[in-house]
Amino acid sequence: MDKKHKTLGEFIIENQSSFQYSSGELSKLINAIRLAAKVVNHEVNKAGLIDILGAAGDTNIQGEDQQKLDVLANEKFIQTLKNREIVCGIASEEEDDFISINSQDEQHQNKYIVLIDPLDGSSNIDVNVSVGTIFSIYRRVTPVGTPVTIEDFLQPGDNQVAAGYIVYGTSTMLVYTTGDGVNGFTLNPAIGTFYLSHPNMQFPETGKIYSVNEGNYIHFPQGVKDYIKYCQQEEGDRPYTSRYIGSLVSDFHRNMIKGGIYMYPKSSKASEGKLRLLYECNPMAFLAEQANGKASDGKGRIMELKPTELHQRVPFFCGSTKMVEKAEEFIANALK
Ligand code: AHM
Ligand code: MG
Repeated sequence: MDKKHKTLGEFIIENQSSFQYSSGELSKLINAIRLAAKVVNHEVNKAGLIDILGAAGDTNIQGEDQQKLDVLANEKFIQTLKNREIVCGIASEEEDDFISINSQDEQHQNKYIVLIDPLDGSSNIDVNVSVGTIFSIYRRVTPVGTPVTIEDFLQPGDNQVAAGYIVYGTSTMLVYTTGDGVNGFTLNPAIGTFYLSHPNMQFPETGKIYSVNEGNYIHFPQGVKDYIKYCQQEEGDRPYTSRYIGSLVSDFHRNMIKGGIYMYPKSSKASEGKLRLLYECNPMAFLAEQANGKASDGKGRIMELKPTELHQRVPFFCGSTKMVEKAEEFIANALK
């Protein structure tokens, strides 16, 4: 078959055999995420019709309550994964606690857990700017067949089996890794099929884009301020271009294609920054490293951090290797 026209479904089946001892469970799980992504994509695309279809809190024509899109996305992903009996536990940025999925059926004693940010970039939802879904998959560490515990979720990012995102942008794309590079699939909305459009995605080693909320500049640590000034200096290939969408998925996606760095540092207002280690930073870090990039908390690798709580926040610097290393260098120098 012509590689250009390979569908995500075909790609998943072809790659299943490359996992040693694969039972097909992971393939089924990625298929379930693919399905939920299409459902959420449909809802996201309707968001502009909110005045016609009814705003959150209203009752629609069928007498159903309208929901906020992020709540809806959360429900769709959880429902899909639950219905297909494909995971033993789910943790979501939208839920206070993790969800344990117990199956009586021995055939459905699954070994994978999923962590998900169902709709990231929430401030962009109502203004027709790209948002995304981020997911992260681990093998449970407690015995199969018993209820999952917090231990299963508090694993370092290095233990991830797969991770990815869906970007609901000018087109909808699903980008994921199972530890063997990063591949991107674009949805053809007319027929509801994802096609392999971006095989083997790679961050350029360096780039000319920096993405950070500069409104917080005054509150940033000195090292980060110094790095931002470095990005703005006239020298060599600098000044760099500033691009900040405020949707991590979209900023990451652009930087991976064009070369750049995304930063959400800690600040005097938020001592650990804003982004969540488990739902946002670890999956993006896995993707970045698989695409030849880097992800750091300013001092070291994100994926080596041992999580202590589900909703833990962490400073985040991610993108082209040389740019992340430069930011780390400025941060280290400011602490001397
Ligand atoms: P969210 O999970 O509430 O949507 O927050 C995460 C988002 C990221 O996608 C984005 O990069 C960042 O928050 C923007 O935050 P800020 O508005 O503080 O710059
Ligand atoms: Mg989020």
